[in-house]
Amino acid sequence: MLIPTNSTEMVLRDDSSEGAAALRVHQVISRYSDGAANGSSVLVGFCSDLGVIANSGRPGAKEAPLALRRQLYNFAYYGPRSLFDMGDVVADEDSDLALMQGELSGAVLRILTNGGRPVVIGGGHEVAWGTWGGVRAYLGEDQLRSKRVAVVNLDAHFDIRSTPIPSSGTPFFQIANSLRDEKIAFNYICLGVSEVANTGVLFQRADQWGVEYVLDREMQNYDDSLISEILGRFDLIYLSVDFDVLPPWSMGAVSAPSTMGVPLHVVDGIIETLVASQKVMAIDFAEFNPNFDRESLFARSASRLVMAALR
Ligand SMILES: [Mn+2]
Repeated sequence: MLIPTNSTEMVLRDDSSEGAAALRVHQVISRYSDGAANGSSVLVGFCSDLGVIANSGRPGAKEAPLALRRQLYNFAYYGPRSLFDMGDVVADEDSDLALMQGELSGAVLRILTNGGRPVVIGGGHEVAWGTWGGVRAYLGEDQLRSKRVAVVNLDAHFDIRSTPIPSSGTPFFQIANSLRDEKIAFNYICLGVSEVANTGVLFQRADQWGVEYVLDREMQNYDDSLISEILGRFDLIYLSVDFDVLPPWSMGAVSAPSTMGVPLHVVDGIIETLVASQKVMAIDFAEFNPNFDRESLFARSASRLVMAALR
C-alpha cells in the first residue's frame, strides 16, 4: 500500500527568519497530486528488502526511504521548480515482492502519465523491476520500438543473475527476458562494474547480450565524453543507481560494500549530466541500508546523490 510521507518523523531545520531565499527541501516539497506535478520530480519510497533477503544479502534496505528523506528534506533548495512526494510503497500483511513491485509500477506510471519524473528511493535493487514496469507501461510497445530507449545502471554488479526466484540480483535479467519475449532490443549499459564482484558466467552473459559496461577502475575520473556519447545514441533513459557503486569509504551502508568503487563526484557528475539532458524519464536509487550507517554519514552521501536527481 501507498503511505504518505510523515514529516513529523524527521527533525527539520528552519532558517526562514534569514529571508525568503533561505529555503530547504521540506519547505518547497508538497504531497503529490495528479494535476500539479507536470514537469516536476516526484519522490516515491519503496520500502522493501525482500529481494535482498532472497539474494542472501543483509536486510535493512526497507528503512532507507525514511533515513534518506531525513537528510534530503533538510538540504538547501534553490530550484525554480516545485518538488513533490508521493509517499512510500510499503508491504501490508498479504504483500509479496511481486505485489509490491506491481504497486510501484502503478505509482511510476501514474507520475509519468501526469507529466512528472519519478525519483524512486529503494529498497533493495529489486526496486528496478518495479520502476521499469511503470516505464514499460507508459512507453507502450510502439514507443519501445520506435524510440531508442536505454537502461543505464550505475552498479558494481550486473544484476543479471538467472536464479528462479526473483531477487535484488535479478532485475535486469527480468527486464532482458521480458523484452526478448516481445523481440524488443534491450539496451543495457552498466557503469562501475567490479571484476571481483561478478562471476565469469555474468561477464559471459553480458557479452552474449551485448551489454555495454565500464569497469570501476576505468571510472576514477569524470569522463564527459562517455556520458555525451551515451546521450547521443539514445532518446530516453531509465537510470538506476545502486549505492554499492560507490567506494566503501563513501558508502559502507549497503548490503555489499564495494572493493574499489566509482568516486562520489564521478557518480554525482553522471547523474547531474544525464538528468540535465531531459532524457531521463525515471530514476531509482537502491540498496542503502541504514543498519550499517554511523552518525548518518553514509545517509548524507546517498541523499546528496538523490538531490542531484531532483533538478
Ligand atoms: Mn545492484
